[in-house]
This record gives sequence, C-alpha cells and structure tokens, in this order.
Amino acid sequence: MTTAYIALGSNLNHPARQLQRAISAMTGLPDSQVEAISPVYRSPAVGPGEQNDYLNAVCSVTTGLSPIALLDQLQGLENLQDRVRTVRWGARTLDLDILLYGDRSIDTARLKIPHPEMQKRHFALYPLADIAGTKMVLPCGTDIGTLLTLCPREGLTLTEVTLHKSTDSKQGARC
Ligand code: A4P
Ligand code: MG
Repeated sequence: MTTAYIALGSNLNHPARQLQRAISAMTGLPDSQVEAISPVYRSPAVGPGEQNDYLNAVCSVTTGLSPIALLDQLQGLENLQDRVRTVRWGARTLDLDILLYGDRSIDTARLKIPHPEMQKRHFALYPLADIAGTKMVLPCGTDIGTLLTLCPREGLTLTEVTLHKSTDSKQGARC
C-alpha cells in the first residue's frame, strides 16, 4: 500500500458540496482508504477570464492502486460530478489532482508526479502541509516547510467548511 496525496478543487455549482461528494466517493475507491482530510481553503482562481473563487483541500489515501489506475479512478469521479473540460485552467465542478504518490517521480504524457504546478500553488501546499506536516521531503529532495517559505500564503483564506469521510454526501459541507 502506498500513501498518495490528492488535491481537490472546485469553483462551480456549490463547491463545498462538490468537495464533500468527492471525498465520499473516494471512500469507495477499490483497494484504497481515505486517511486524513485537510481544512478547506478559499482563493481567487488562477486561470483565464472571470471565474468564481475556488475551494480547495487535500486528502491522503492509502492505496494498492497503481498511479495510473488511481488517475483513472479519479477522472471517473470527476466525470461523475459533471466535469466538463473546455479550456485549460477553466472553471470546473471538480478537479482531482494526484500531488504525490509515495516517493515516486513519474513523468509520462498522461501523468506527472509530483504534480508539476504544486510548488507554486498555495492552495495545494498549505492544505498538504496541514495533513502531511512540514518535515515531509518531496522526491525533489526539498521538504514541505521550505516550499511554504517560497510560496506566500497571500490570498488564501481558511473556511469553516469541514469535509467528512462519511459516505453520506449530504453530511458535512454546506455552502
Ligand atoms: N495529469 C498529469 N499529471 C497529473 C496529476 N498528477 N494528477 C494530466 C492529475 N492529472 C494529471 O488535467 C489535464 C491532464 O493532466 C489530465 O488528463 C491528466 O492526464 P485536467 O484536470 O483535465 O485539466 P486541468 O486541471 O485544467 O489542467 P491542469 O494542468 O491539471 O491544471 P491544474 O494544475 O489542475 O490547475 N485556481 C485556484 N485558486 N484553485 C485551483 O484549484 N486549479 C486549476 C487547475 C487552475 N486554477 C486554480 C485551481
Ligand atoms: Mg487537474
């Protein structure tokens, strides 16, 4: 079993509910268990045009799935939540990115781990630090604490939304 860290993001159609629904769905992933779930943060959208703010969180999952099988499963969950892919970094009901998969480095056309943008993104790094701690070292050899010092928190606010492992998607998050 390997511990993977998954970033969740949404800025369409009741983002808090989207994130809770995704966590609930992840509890049903084959050969996998959701372990820790970070607090939920709000931040302005990085991307083109006028977009709503995002809600973001990170969860850890222990899994026996291979990295590509995990990606397949997560993309299936995005599709179940009506994810429509139009423009890169466009608004979305749900984005599930694999930030880390154990200590693996992967660089293929379909999958890059660590996620290539995570070091620049406060909305990924801060919730990751909440559940993984600052001492964890990434495959690049740098610890999360050092990455935080290079990635200002400005614009990132903690919300009162709490995500639960419950399989009942009505519990937990309210908008
Ligand atoms: N892919 C490669 N590596 C990975 C990985 N580690 N995890 C591929 C997941 N997918 C990975 O992703 C495009 C392709 O990336 C996938 O088909 C997969 O094979 P996508 O989700 O279809 O498209 P995208 O999300 O628009 O592209 P990308 O490059 O993943 O964007 P990001 O980096 O996910 O950024 N602003 C705020 N405040 N908060 C956000 O969460 N998110 C984005 C999306 C933009 N702005 C944001 C936020
Ligand atoms: Mg993505």
